[in-house]
Amino acid sequence: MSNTAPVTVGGYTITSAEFVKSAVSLKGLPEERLPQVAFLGRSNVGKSSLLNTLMGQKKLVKVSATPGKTREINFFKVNKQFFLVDLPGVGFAKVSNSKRDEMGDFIREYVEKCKDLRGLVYLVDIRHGGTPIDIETVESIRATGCPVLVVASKRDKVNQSELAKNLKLIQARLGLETKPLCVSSLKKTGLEPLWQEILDAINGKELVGKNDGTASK
Ligand SMILES: Nc1nc2c(ncn2[C@@H]2O[C@H](COP(=O)(O)OP(=O)(O)OP(=O)(O)O)[C@@H](O)[C@H]2O)c(=O)[nH]1
Ligand SMILES: [Mg+2]
Repeated sequence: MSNTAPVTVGGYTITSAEFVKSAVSLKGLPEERLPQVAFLGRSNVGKSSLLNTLMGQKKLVKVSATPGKTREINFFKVNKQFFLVDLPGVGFAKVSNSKRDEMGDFIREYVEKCKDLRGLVYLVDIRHGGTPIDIETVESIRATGCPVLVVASKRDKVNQSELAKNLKLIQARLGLETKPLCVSSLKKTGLEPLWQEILDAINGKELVGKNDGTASK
């Protein structure tokens, strides 16, 4: 599956976007060595929708209103140059504890061991302003040394004053140096600065993580 006509999203032109494979263990990672940027966040936060929107796709990545839709690590190759990676949702309460831990371990293993991973985009629902699960997960990613860029999702769900309040909350709770970017996959807003960050990370500039506040702690 890939798009046929070039499409420009957030100033970046996508000429091809293909689903490459799903992995349920590290053995399943793509053999092709290309840089990767992965998307993480709580279940239902909008990771898969954002990937579709960024790649100018409608159905390439499976989306569902039921939390826990994405259970495996899915790899999408963009412009034959890099992978965008859709990770399972964290803190998905409706699976058994052992299953949830397993998913947690798999994500941690991937983050620690995948040499091609240049950074993680961690999505936080703008309405929730950063939950304890978000704080815990971002801290454990930082502990692995992987650069993480926190981005607020579902911008269209809040008004201007909620937006301002919750961006500040996310910044404070997740210890960011600057307010997070905020995107809406539905309205296709906020995509340009996000593509910039992703491309910088892909190009080895290690700019994903520039709003990471670990240095100021
Ligand atoms: N209003 C609005 N809804 C959104 C947006 N992004 C995603 N959604 C909706 O949120 C729900 C979950 O979206 P997904 O993209 O499947 O979320 P996910 O983070 O991949 O979820 P899991 O795979 O379960 O971890 C779906 O009903 C989407 O249509 C957005 O920007 N605005
Ligand atoms: Mg998903």
